[in-house]
Amino acid sequence: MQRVGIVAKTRALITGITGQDGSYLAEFLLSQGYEVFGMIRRSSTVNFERIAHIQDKISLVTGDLLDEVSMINLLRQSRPREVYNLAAQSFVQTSWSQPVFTGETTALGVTRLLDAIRIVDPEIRFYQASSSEMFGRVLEVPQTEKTPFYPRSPYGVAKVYGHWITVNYRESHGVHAISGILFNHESPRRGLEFVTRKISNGVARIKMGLDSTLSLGNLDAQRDWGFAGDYVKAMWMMLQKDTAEDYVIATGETHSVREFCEVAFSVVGLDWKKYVVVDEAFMRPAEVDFLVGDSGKAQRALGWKAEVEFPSLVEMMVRNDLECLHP
Ligand code: NAP
Ligand code: F7E
Repeated sequence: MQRVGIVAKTRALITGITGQDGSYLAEFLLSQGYEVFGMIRRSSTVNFERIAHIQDKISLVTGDLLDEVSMINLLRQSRPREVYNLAAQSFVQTSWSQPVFTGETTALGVTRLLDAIRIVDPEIRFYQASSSEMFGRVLEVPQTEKTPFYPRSPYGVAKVYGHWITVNYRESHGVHAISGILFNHESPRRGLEFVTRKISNGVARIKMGLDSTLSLGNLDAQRDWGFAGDYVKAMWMMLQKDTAEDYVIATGETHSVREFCEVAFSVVGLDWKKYVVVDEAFMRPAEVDFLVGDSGKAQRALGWKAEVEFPSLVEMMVRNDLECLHP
């Protein structure tokens, strides 16, 4: 008689599952056969737009980075093998008006979660969402895993703390904890306040006759922009390695906000110069002028490479926003 065995699925917990990256990572892990748990925090309205299409395939558990006991409980409940810490106050501009809150969430939140892991199950593999904002006023071009940090915002400072506490729990408690230093990554699911989505949405609204101008801040800032769908795969690949190490994830190309505007408006046959106005309100107290990453280590050790190129990314975002306004 043939015996039919039940193979238990690997369990993963994602904090920040309602965010851009959380939704792409959940989709990716489901495609890899994982059982996916997502941590959500209490809010007065439901904000599941990004995960609505997979909600019946994942389990949502309540918790908050500000509350360590809530995370101990949800780790006991979900018993994951892998934890991806994507939750954060992630908008740089807001970090100047709410520096303490940003620190509590984006910095100390990491310690709370690492501590909860140490208490519940120190064998859990942990991924921390580190950021190219840690490089800030860059001390080396391109930026690698060895480039010193010089953060320029309370957000960047908080991420440096999160990065080093992850390294520290690896070195002092033996937790399999890694940091992915990810450069900017965008998608049609990007929040509307970030510059790329603000532009793609603005272009669509102007094309549809809903707006006549688009107000932006520093057009000279340069970023290494990739596609979020590519970047979540790198997170998973890092956690599959038996040695816990940190990796830079980037495209290796940099473009200015001005260039983003130029390409985005050209998708709908418009000249950006006629619509974009510079508004001081969107300038930052301290700017990160230029970022470009070298993901050579990830390419060699993980076999990871960015797939979506800059013009395709911009076009994908503009077309999606047009569709949203005129389905
Ligand atoms: P996002 O869209 O802003 O999502 C942030 C997520 O964090 C949301 O699900 C949010 O929940 C959750 N969250 C915020 N505060 C929380 C708290 N106190 N407790 C529990 N959950 C909380 O960010 P993202 O672009 O997906 O980025 C994911 C992570 O990567 C973040 O840590 C970000 O800082 C980092 N990162 C992003 C980039 C990038 O270019 N996207 C680059 C490098 C690093 P609500 O929906 O309830 O607000
Ligand atoms: O700004 C300039 C702005 O807010 C990009 C987060 O995911 O990536 C993101 O942080 C640049 C800056 O992203 C506007 O001054 C001009 O130089 O889209 P952003 P960010 O600050 O790079 C990193 C890697 C993260 O980790 C963060 O979580 O664009 N800019 N005009 C503007 N920016 C915004 N938001 N709005 C403007 O009107």
